[in-house]
Amino acid sequence: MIDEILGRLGVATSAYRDGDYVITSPTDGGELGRVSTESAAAVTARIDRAERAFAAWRQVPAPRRGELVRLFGEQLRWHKEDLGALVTLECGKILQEGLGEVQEMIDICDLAVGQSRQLYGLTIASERPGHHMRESWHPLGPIGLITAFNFPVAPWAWNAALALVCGNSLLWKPSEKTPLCALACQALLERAMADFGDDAPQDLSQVIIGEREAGEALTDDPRVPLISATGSTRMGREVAPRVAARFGRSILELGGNNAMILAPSADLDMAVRGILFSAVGTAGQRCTTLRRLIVHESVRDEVVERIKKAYANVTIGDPMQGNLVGPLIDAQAFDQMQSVLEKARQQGAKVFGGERQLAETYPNGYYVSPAIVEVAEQDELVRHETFAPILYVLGYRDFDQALALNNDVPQGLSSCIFTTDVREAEAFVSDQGSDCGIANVNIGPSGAEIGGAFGGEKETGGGRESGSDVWKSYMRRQTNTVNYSRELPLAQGIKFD
Ligand code: UN1
Repeated sequence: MIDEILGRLGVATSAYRDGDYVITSPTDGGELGRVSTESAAAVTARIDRAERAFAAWRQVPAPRRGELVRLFGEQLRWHKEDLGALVTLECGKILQEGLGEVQEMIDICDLAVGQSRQLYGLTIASERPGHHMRESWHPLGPIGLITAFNFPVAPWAWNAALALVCGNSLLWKPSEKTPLCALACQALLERAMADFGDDAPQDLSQVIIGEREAGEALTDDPRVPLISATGSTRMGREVAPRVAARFGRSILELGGNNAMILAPSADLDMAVRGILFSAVGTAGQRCTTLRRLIVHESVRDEVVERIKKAYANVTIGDPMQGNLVGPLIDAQAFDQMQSVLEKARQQGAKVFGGERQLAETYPNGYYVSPAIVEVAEQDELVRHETFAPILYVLGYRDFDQALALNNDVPQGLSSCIFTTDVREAEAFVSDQGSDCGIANVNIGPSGAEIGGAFGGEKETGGGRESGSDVWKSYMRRQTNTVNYSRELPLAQGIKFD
């Protein structure tokens, strides 16, 4: 099946058969392909080519650059089924979510096409007669993109679509676990470039498949002015200082430890549905996954019972076959989950679920039932992000206590409240409310649309991707003061003669 899919997506067989780095399917541990990994020297040579491509691409007018992204969006529409299936095969999320990820790519392409005609700056009043000031936005350079296994295509597209219309070239280092998705996106973009015509320079977009050495060659090169990286906080701690050491810019989208405050006035039917999708979807492997339920003591027992019932009906299995939960990415993810659950038990928490499933059918696929862990307090275990379907449940008595719990973790990506009390809802999204980059009301913490800026505070890294005015991150701002008079007055009234 993988050969037909990759064939239709335009990936050459040699690109995924002839290498020595084995890509396995999380579904059953079977081999999906073998790719070649690159050395640091190969990455440096790619950066040379990306610089040349940038020099040509920045001269193409922005609305015309938008046309390339429009054509890429067309390719994605035509190949949504195949690319969605490839996402499912390679990272194990269920097909509905694989398709959703491709839809997220299409959506950002649409946004970027419109943006390509709106890359405008300001005109600013000058204090000097016969002068005007303005702000211009110029292309930045080759952009380095590092992405994670759990969203192998959409976060690349959020960055790539905007970076392209802003006049930049691209260097993409995907997760070592999901390079086939990257090869497929690259092949579709190359088709769009062929349809676009001669003014799309060669090497406008390149994929770097490699391990640590390749990543370091990308992050350390001063010719790459911006590194946008999605992944764990641990990865961010390594990447951010390297980029900062050469005064490069970074956009970091790192770990989340997302909470829901469930107030006594909430519509519980809606809340339970919200919990189910956000805690269990993508087998708990979204950066926006619901990890902490902060529930009012008056409804706590009822809610926990209802979640347990909902969990009991969740179908777990082959992500291509209409189940709700697919496998974890690999054995290591499974081991981490088990060791966290074991620690929780030792600390006296009540653990429900979390066992391995389907081990006989898939000895090399790591399926688990989602876990609910009732804890007495928000200790170190709860404050840590475990990339697996573990939902911690904490009780609260008053709203301020719930809000304090929401904020008292090192991460600051997403958060939400379920309430019908307008005061609580508004307080939650106010300056004294949630400290996260995303704060929702009566919606779970995951599944954001592309129109808003996506990202978070504290150990989440502070970066923003996707909609709103994020396009500015892929451009350099220039302030221009132009004197059209015959005098040369100085600012601040300084006399210098
Ligand atoms: C991620 O898990 O890295 O809001 C991204 C969401 C998705 C993006 C998740 N739109 O859950």
